[in-house]
Amino acid sequence: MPSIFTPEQQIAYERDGYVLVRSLFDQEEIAILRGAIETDPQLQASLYDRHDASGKSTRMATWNHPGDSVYGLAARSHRVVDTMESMLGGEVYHYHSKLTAKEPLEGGAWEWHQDYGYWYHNGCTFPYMASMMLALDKTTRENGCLQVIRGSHHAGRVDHGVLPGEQVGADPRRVEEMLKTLERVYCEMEPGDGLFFHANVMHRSDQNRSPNRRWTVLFCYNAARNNPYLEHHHPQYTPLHKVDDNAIKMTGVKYSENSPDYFRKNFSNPPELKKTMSTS
Ligand SMILES: O=C(O)CCC(=O)C(=O)O
Repeated sequence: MPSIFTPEQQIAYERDGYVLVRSLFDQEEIAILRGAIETDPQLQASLYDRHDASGKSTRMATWNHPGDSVYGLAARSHRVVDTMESMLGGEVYHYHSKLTAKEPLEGGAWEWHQDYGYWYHNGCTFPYMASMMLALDKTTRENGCLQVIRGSHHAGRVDHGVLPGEQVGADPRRVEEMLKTLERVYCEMEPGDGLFFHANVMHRSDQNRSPNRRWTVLFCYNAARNNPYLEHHHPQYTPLHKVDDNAIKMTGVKYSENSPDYFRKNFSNPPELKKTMSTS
């Protein structure tokens, strides 16, 4: 199947590094996904906290292989995978997925970073990698929607290291320069909207200072021809079996496989990412 991007969106992707697709998943599908994520006992038991500089946290769950859960089916759906294949110029595989859950008045901030700022250190030679953020709740400036720097992927990979507050993020000097000429865009989304973005797009998000929950899931992909030369906490090339776009509705609420290895909690950053980044 072809990419779901229109020709204009394809041009926008190359120019801006991201495309926001409205109603990528409909409300019935979002209700199924949300229902499964809220009640999946294994997922709930695997949640961990990612703290920001002021101690607020995003609740997260991360899984490497999509499997047959409804979240796996969403990540394997033609509308997502075929679009990724057109963005990345060939076959892709599932690199991992994650829930990033910002609870009302509690959810933490994310500092500016590029995903390839981390993934480069996993032995991925080329930035033939991208993600799709799917909104499970309405995301707004007040509850910490994703912010992107439009066109920042053209800068290539920027060095990443430990920032004040312990989060690993991009060299702040580079980000400052980018923001002098490029636009910061607040990607406000309705439940079901999907944001496709290149792994070198600089992005961040604010704390959730509102009484409204902000849950999103991110599906991340790597090109099959970019198989990491290092073994690390995300998979080497593993064939991805695509499913029809109606698979979520046909399946209904279906949890993750009952395997102790399904969710990941332990990520060991390579030494390069443990260095403190100078902020002067
Ligand atoms: O959920 C968010 O606000 C940011 C997540 C993110 O940037 C990431 O997982 O790389």
